Formats: sequence, C-alpha cells, structure tokens
Amino acid sequence: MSLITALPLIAQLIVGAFAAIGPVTDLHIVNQFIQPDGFNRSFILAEGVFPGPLISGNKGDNFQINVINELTNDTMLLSTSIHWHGIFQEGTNWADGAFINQCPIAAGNSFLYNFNVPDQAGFWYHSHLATQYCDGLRGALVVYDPEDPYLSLYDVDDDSTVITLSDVYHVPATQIVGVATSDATLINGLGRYVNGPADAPLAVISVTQGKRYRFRLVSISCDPNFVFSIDAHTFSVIEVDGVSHEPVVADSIQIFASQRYSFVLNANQTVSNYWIRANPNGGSTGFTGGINSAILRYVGAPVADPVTTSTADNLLLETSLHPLVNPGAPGSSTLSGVDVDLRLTLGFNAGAFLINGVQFIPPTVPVLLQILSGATTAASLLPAGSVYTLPLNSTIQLSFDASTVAAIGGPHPFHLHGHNFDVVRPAGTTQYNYANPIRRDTVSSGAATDNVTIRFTTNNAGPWFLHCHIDWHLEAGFAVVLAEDAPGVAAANPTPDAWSNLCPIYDSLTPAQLGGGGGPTF
Ligand SMILES: [Cu+2]
Repeated sequence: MSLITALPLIAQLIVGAFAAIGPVTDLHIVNQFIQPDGFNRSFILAEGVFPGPLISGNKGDNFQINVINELTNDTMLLSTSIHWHGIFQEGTNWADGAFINQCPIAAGNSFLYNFNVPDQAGFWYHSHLATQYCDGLRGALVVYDPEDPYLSLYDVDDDSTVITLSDVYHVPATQIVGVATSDATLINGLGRYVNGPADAPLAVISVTQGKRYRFRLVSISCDPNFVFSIDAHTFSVIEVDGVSHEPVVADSIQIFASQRYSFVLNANQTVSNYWIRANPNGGSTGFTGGINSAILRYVGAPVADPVTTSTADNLLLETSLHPLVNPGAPGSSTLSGVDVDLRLTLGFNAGAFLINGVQFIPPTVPVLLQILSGATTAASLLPAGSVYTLPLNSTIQLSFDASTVAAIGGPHPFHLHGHNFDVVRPAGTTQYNYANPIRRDTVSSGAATDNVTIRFTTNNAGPWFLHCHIDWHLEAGFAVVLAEDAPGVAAANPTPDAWSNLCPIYDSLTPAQLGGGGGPTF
C-alpha cells in the first residue's frame, strides 16, 4: 500500500477511536428523556443517545454485540431485538433480529449477536420488534474496507462523515392513533419542529477547505423519504447500500427509509456556512426556521447560520448507477429468464397492507424455530399464506405491482433480508437492464405505473423477511417471508443455546411485562 492510500486509514483509526464502538461491544438498551428537536420525551435508545452510537469494524471482522435490555418504561415496548440491516447473516440466520428469526429479548435479559461480515461494507442497525425503532432504537453501522477501491478518491472517512437522516415522533409509537406523521426531521440526531424552540441546535458538519470527504448517508427513517442536498456542492456517489458503484455525479439524492449512499464531496467552495437539506415527503416540508436542515461549516467560517439557497437540479437516478464489480443480473436477459418468477401484488384493505391478498400477521413461533422443528413446506409454515419457499442455487425474480397502493403512503421501499439484489427494472422506467443494474438491498416500489423488478440468486439458507421499510406499513402487515432452502436451514444455521432460551422467557411474560400499554407486542 502506498503512503498516500495509507493516510486515510490512519486518520480513520485515530478519529474512529473516540466515539465508535465495536466490533465486539456491549450495547445497553435504555429509556432516556432527550430533546432532539427541542421536544422532551422518553425514548428507547441504544446507550442513551440518538441516533445510537456508531458501531464499526472492518471487512472480515467477527462482530459480537451483546445487547443488554434495561428497558423499564412500560408505556413503550419493554422487549427488544436488533436487526443489522444489510448484513447477510450467512450461517447466522438466528442473529437477523426479526421476529421470524428469534423471539425478542425480555427486559432484564441480554443476548449476544455473534456474526461475521466477510465481504460487505455499509449498514445500520435498528430494533425489529413492531414499530419500536420509531421510538429511537436506531443507529449507523459501518464496516470499513481497508482495501476500498475508492480509497484514493477521499481524504476523510470517519465518525464525522456519517450522516443519519431520520424522522421523530413526539408520541410513543404504541400510542399513535391513526396515520403516524413525523413531527420533525433529524440530521445526525438534531433538528427543529414547526412552532418548536427556534434555537434548537442543528447538526454541524465540519469540513476543511481542500479536503475530500467520503460521506456515508444513512436513512434511519421510519417513514418519510428525503431529498438530500448541500447548497453549492455537487458530489460523486460511489456506494449504494454497501455496494461500490461506478462514480455518478449528482447534487441531490432521494433516499428512502433504510437506504444508504456514500458520496465524495470535495470541500472546494469559499470558506463559509452552507445549508444541508433533507426535505421529507410527509409532515412539515420546506426549510422555514431551519426545519429539515443542518449546517456544513468550513473550518474558519463564522459560527452562524448559512444564508445560502439551493440550486440543486441534478437528482441522482437509480438507472445511472452501475456496480463497480459488475456480474450482471442473474438469469438470462429476458423477462422469463429465471428459475422462479414471483410476482407480488401489493394491496390495501381496511387498514391492512396485503401482499398477494394476504396481510402478514407475525407468527407466535419464529419461522426459523418452525423450520428447525421440522416444518419445511410453505403449506406447513406460519403465518399461512405469507411464507414462500425458494430452492437453493436458483435465480429468483420478484416484481412489485404497486398500482393500487402507490398512493397510499407510498412510494413503498421494499427491503430483503439476507441478500443484495439487482434492480433490473427500477421505479420511473419501463426499461429492463440485465447487463449492469444497480445492486442494493432496499428499493422503492415506485408509482402506480411502475413494476419494479429485482433478481438475486439463492445462496443463503434461512427464512428471510421481505417487507416495506415504512415501519407503520410493516406493522400493518406489509411483508412476506422467503424461506430459502428450508430443508437445508438447520445444517447451515447452528443456533446457540441462548437463542433457544429466548422463546421460553418471552412466552412467559405477562402483558404488563411486555409493556406498550396494550399496544402491539409482537
Ligand atoms: Cu410501505
């Protein structure tokens, strides 16, 4: 490695030592009053902060995260589980965090998530129990690649260059009646709300003129998508959902719930303050009074609010993005050129979201436990009608018909656990690209006229959740389970004893011990 490429690594190690935790760490889940937008309420937080602390490691690391549940506020859920979004969990399906993979961790208990990240980079983590992450349990997780092919493009890539975008709710998730509407946008955990304190602090991201920054933009949103931009700056997008892509220049990104992008920003403008903007598609939009905003401050600029205006007019398009390592989509270059063509018709009826006519009702026994207990067919796995079995080593195509639901709280971003996938037909186009499509793990299913289509190869035995990442919609049933190589799951996924103990403990809890004030507890 040359001296030049080694420098960012050294900087990363020095700066990263201050705040990030991991890959081997405790993670305390606690109730804590904070005022991220000036409004004081009790949240469910990792280590008492929002967002949760940055968890980081290097490609190839073994992560051992001991989640210690110290929740006591029974107006919210008292149990928890954590999903490590985007990590394939090959051989560790039990560590994937959704209720289909494990029973939740009861208050007063701990559970060790122990998984390898052999060849991936770029994630986040969140509660995967009901809508608990909307109450605060969410944060960024970065797997650095010491041999990142783009090391020479940037000078800084550390804790200070992670940008989280989120919504926040002034009422606990279990107490929201009707359609939930975000009260404010938080950038790196800070923001303002309409008619709230005008002096609530905004996040400040510091840059030094002349340096190049790899920003890692992470949507930890429960619901809104954001159009993100930085006044007077263009940038070069190099990574999507943990996958390196060929650089694409843009000045704004529409980022949906749970998506990630890395972009390189050259701090080549006049030393000054510039607005960072994240305009949501719902709740209070615009930037009056500093809502939906943060500040990019050059070293040497006065401590003052920016006076800049946005000139963004070059929105990043999924069709422009092509993987750096480009295998092309699996299967052949025709719409029928796959082993399994699974068409998913999205629907809505009487408050329930449906996939192929079925609302997902979480099973009382995790799907993984059902499989390990001997049930391996779709007909025998619960919830009935929501589990699809897939054969191993096969090419799979999923298409999303959003024609009847796109206008109902959409666009709906769909996330597949356990895989990346190739988006052969993204939203906004009728063209199919089998040659070099964008590769990611969460995709917008688009507008009523779209039929977003994705492909992947089954190489990871286990039940994997496929769901809308608008958490309120997931709660209303917008999910299915893909049971991949069900007969091979047991051999491929040895489970620790502590995992086996979770269900007996959870199942013995009284309603009072579940918390949530009688709200959803699955
Ligand atoms: Cu949705």
